[in-house]
Amino acid sequence: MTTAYIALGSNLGDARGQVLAAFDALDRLPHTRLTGRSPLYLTPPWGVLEQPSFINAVACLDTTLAPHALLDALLATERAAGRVRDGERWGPRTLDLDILHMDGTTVSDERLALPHPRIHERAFVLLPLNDLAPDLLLPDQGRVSDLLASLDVTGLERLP
Ligand code: PH2
Ligand code: MG
Ligand code: MG
Repeated sequence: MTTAYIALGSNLGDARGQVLAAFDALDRLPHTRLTGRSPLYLTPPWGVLEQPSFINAVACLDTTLAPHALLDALLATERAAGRVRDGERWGPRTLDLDILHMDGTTVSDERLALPHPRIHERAFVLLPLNDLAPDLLLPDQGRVSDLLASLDVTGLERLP
């Protein structure tokens, strides 16, 4: 059994509804159980600035799926939520599900990089991840709470 942290994001359509539905979809994945859900955050767009604000959250899973099988299941969940990939990097999306970290697993190939290499620069990931796992140590990046402390979180709003 592996503990996996998944970043959820949406900024098209009913973004909040998409993220809430995605938590349930994650709990229904084969060989997988949802064990934690962070609060939802309203976050300003990062990377490509000319797009709507995002709803972001993080989920914690127990899973026996291997990393690439989990990736395939997440991509299928994105498609089921109406995601169309038009090739625009960092553009708007109905649902984005990114694997952040799986217990001690390192992967680096053309489909997947684990741990996710850009967690340390993204407050929209670190803020909800810190709610679930402040002491998680990300190899080559650092401890979640320390990484968050070094970022500017103005403009990110925790939703009730
Ligand atoms: N995802 C991106 C690009 N920019 N900005 C915010 N605030 N939240 C996201 O989830 C996000 C983003 C690409 O995955
Ligand atoms: Mg993403
Ligand atoms: Mg993605």
